Amino acid sequence: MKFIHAADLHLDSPFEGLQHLPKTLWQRVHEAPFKATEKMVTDAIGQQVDFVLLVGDLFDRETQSVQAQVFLNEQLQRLIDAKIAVLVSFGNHDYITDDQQLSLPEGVRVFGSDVTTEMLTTHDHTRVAISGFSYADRWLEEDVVPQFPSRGTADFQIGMLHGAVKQGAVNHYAPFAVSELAATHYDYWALGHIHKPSVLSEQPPIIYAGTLQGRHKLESGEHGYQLVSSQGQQLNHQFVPADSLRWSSLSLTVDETTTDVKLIETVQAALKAVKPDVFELIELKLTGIEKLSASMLSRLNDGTWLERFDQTQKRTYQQSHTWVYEVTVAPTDQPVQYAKLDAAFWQRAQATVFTADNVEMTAGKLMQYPFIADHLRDPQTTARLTDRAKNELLAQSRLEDDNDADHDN
Ligand SMILES: [Mn+2]
Repeated sequence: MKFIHAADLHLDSPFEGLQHLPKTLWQRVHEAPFKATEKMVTDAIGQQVDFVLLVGDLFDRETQSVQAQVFLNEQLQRLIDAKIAVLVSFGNHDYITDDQQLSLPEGVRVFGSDVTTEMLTTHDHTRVAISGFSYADRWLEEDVVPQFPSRGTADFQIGMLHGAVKQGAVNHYAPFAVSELAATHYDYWALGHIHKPSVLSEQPPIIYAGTLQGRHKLESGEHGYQLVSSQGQQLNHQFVPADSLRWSSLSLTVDETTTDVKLIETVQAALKAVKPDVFELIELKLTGIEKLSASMLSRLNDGTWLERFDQTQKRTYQQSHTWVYEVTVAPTDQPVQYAKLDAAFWQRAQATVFTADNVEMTAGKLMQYPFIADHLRDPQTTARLTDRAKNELLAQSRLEDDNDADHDN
């Protein structure tokens, strides 16, 4: 028996904030989730798997474009034509609504909002029971695991679950405990929802396939699916990349001698050395910024330098297979002298202003939208806000220093 476990295709992802990319590159980015899906299907046919499990968030939103629907139908039809069974559950992004019935090719088995079990017999006469459910809403706060049936008499029993490990008091996505899944004695738990591929347990395998295609810098590294095959009663799993572009970062140190042109040359040389096998979208991280001139620092902060660099990389990205989409200037760990700002005051302000509670209060009613709430509650969001404020303050105080110096002259 052989099968593919994939999840979080997120077809139709908007890729906001990347619209300034050259047109051909933007198209490549926008098409990446589609390409990854197509590759997974081609692999499934090539590998002659018995079935494919798609564990939620096939689409990025609960309403899909016609293009995305047609595409998914075509791909699933390729599987059906190749006599590969397809089992689909919908997640928190593409939950099933009453007024909108998505039509999938005949033969695709779709789980409803209650946990049910599908039986199938593979080409080598292995009997497999697969249990799962779909979200009926964007949030599912209850633990659904107790609804999964006890392990039956099939040769293998597999659970499909789009959810997150229970953490703290508030859990919106079918919260579960790993021990709870292990206690079901299922042979494999195919998880969806967390976009980073991760193995929560080897015995039994409890695995997040991760998103098929990383879509922003928090989804860096390789992305793909799990290819699982049986060896007796043992299930062996293997991660297979399916992504056509990857998010990564490049760290460089700058100093007082750094100029626009010099930095362009340094970055180009560093990119030449990268030689990626898959196209990389790169965040340039600069350290040592406290040594930069005020004007250089403000050109980095306001995007002027990157605009200039874009002119260079427009000519080279097709060969280098890289594109720098963002520059972040990492604030120094050393306390910086802000001429007009008391250091102790800044430290205190930083600790009291940039808290999760303040961010939440400022967002107010917007917090009812899960994608906003998830983003703002992410500790990395607060950390980025703080860094941004530090950089702006540093640039500001440098400019004021320069102005004062001009007056003194
Ligand atoms: Mn997802």
